Amino acid sequence: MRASKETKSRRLEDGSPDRIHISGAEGIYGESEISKKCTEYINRALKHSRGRADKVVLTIEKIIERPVSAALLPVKTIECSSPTAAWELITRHMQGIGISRRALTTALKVLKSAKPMRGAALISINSGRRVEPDSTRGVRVSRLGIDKMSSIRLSRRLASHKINTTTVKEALILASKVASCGDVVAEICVSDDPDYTTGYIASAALGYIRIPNIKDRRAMNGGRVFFVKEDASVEDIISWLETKPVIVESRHE
Ligand code: WAQ
Ligand code: MG
Repeated sequence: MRASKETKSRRLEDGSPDRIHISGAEGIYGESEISKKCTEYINRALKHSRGRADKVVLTIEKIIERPVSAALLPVKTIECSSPTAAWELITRHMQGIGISRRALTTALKVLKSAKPMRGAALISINSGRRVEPDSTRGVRVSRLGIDKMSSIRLSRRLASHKINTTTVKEALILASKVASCGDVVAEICVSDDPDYTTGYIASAALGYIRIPNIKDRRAMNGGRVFFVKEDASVEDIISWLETKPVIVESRHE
């Protein structure tokens, strides 16, 4: 699902009105779940805290390739009281797994931008260069899901910490797919919803680390960055993230 809204204030080079991204969502579901999911996605688009969408695009595709499985990342939350403290904490963790200062500077620019992208930026871990072909759209992770038993177990585990929400579940599934891509070293995520101020960092090495107060309430910025190995094939990374069907499963219990 992809929802957007025309803006009055900005125009594109050809004079047509610009559109702002309101909301997006994707998943792998059984045929019997399709209509329920579509209703859920449409409601999300029309009742969004970023504004009411005036265009909603739904795409439904049959998945032919057999999905591969990936491990659900372990979840933890670190106490954090402000965006400044959040960035210090992020810097420390990211530098610990080989992300350069230049790459972090590029990331901060993306995550602070007042016009969030629909997808994620790909940033080379050493040079800090943006390597995705379309830096306005970014790379959109798609074709991802969770198996039924893992989903039930996960809901139970999240509920015991009072965080069993669609937002947390979807983010964790996405981060787990991203971490399963061998050439992505780590991810930083800041929600673009003005009332959702908890973000996360994630990697195969660190797991999924939730960070409260990563941004100020009412702020419209947000985004995702994926740090990629310097010499990796960008084309292969994008193909994995956008088109490889991946089902995550919990292997801890
Ligand atoms: N692929 C790539 N980038 C995406 C995708 C996707 N499928 N979906 C969203 N993004 C990017 C896009 O730039 C958005 O502006 C940005 O991420 C934020 O998306 O455990 O709600 O859907 O409590 O607003 C984190 C949960 C929630 C933390 C993140 O992100 C927790 C969230 P949003
Ligand atoms: Mg959002």
